Amino acid sequence: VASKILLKGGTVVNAHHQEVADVYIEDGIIVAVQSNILVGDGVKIIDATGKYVMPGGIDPHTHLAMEFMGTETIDDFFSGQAAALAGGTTMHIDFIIPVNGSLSAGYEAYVKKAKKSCMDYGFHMAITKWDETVSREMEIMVKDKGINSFKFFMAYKGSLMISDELLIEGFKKCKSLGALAMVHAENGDAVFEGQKRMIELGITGPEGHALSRPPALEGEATSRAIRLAGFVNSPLYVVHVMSIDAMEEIAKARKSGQKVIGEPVVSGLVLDDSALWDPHFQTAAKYVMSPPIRAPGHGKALQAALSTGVLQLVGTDHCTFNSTQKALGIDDFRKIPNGVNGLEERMHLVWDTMVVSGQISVTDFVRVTSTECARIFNIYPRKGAILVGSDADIIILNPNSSFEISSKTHHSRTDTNVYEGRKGKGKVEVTIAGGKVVWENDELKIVPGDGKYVKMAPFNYLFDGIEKADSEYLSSLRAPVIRSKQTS
Ligand code: DUC
Ligand code: ZN
Ligand code: ZN
Ligand code: ZN
Repeated sequence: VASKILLKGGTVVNAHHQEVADVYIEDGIIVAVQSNILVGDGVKIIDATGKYVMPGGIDPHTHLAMEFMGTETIDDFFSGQAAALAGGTTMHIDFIIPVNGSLSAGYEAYVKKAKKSCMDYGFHMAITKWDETVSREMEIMVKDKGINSFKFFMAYKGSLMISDELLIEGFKKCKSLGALAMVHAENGDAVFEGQKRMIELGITGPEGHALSRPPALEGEATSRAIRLAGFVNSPLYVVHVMSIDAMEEIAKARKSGQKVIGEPVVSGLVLDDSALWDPHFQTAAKYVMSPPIRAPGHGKALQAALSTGVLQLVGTDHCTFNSTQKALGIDDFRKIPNGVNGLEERMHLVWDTMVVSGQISVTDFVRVTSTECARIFNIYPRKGAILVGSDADIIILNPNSSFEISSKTHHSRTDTNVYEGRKGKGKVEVTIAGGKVVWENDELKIVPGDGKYVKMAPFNYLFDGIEKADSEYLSSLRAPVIRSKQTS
């Protein structure tokens, strides 16, 4: 494997700038970006003329080897990452699920799961209950373990969901640590009621999943999370924004100056819910994820929000189950494991849907698939940029070639693909991860253990000005009234 690589003559794209240049890589690091770089022997030269040379994708939202809904996702850190690399994504951030509420046990479990990694990865951590121990452990995660983001579930009543009181506690704790609070925003109590209602009505199939948790419940929880984060002046990251309802809450908050980040996922951008009404259970069940994929119209609106900056970066929520696992819910949609694929498809689908259609520029593509994620989670410019000194995580995309998606050729272990049969323009022809060519000529060359854990430090740009805002708030409080003990 060549440790010296020269990418010749491509259009090098960063989030704010593009120009024709060569890129020279040595030992996993970008050491030069300029025109006409001359090299000696022993350098692998790749001609990128007429193609885009861009930072590898960073997926802010994945679930690999996750135990969930009575089973475990079929993609682990190796197969999920193989899929990612074949599709031009060179880093992902996965959600650690605590073990019996213990953050450190969860962390240790995920360190083991991630040992077979063939590309770089980072961790967020889910908070599924709240007490003094959890609060103390959060500190350890931030200070020693390289985790700077925590996700709270407002849904999954009875298992992962936490109350508003604890949500506020969690937001405050995150803020005090310089960590970013994230939410899965759906009203879990209302979802629970909606599910019961569907079963009572005799709607037990996958369509019941969509009907039981409509956009209003996502909008309500998104609004609530935003207002509670505002109440304690904490930045907030809303994962998988799936509906107009949720998006509009984010738009409103951002307009008022609140630090809210909205993450659409590929499935929400490009799919609609019609397949959930397919008469074949499997055809419908493969689309079951939460929040649900919405009715036609929501996706287009989310695309527009991404193009205008109301939403900032695209994830996948890659969380795959095969047909046998999906069949756990054959008699009751509540038991269908929630999740869809996307790690391998994200870059191509965002390119085709957003860039080829003219909704965003090529530089914006880099921003929403890579750079913004790196900035938010504080790993820029090591990641998310083609700059001297950055990690050599790079893709070459040929805008004149095309892609076609199928479970027959994809690298995920799932036997289905929610994007089956989709074709589009633009193809990731080369992926370089950690300075090695891992995808070329439609072939993967990956080694378990090559992937590195990327520690993420607290206090990103979202925290700028927070202390000042807090002190202004305190000084704005009207003086308390001094009352005498008299009662009349
Ligand atoms: N939604 C999913 O579809 N899968 C994993 C967890 C989640 O919130
Ligand atoms: Zn320049
Ligand atoms: Zn979620
Ligand atoms: Zn998720």
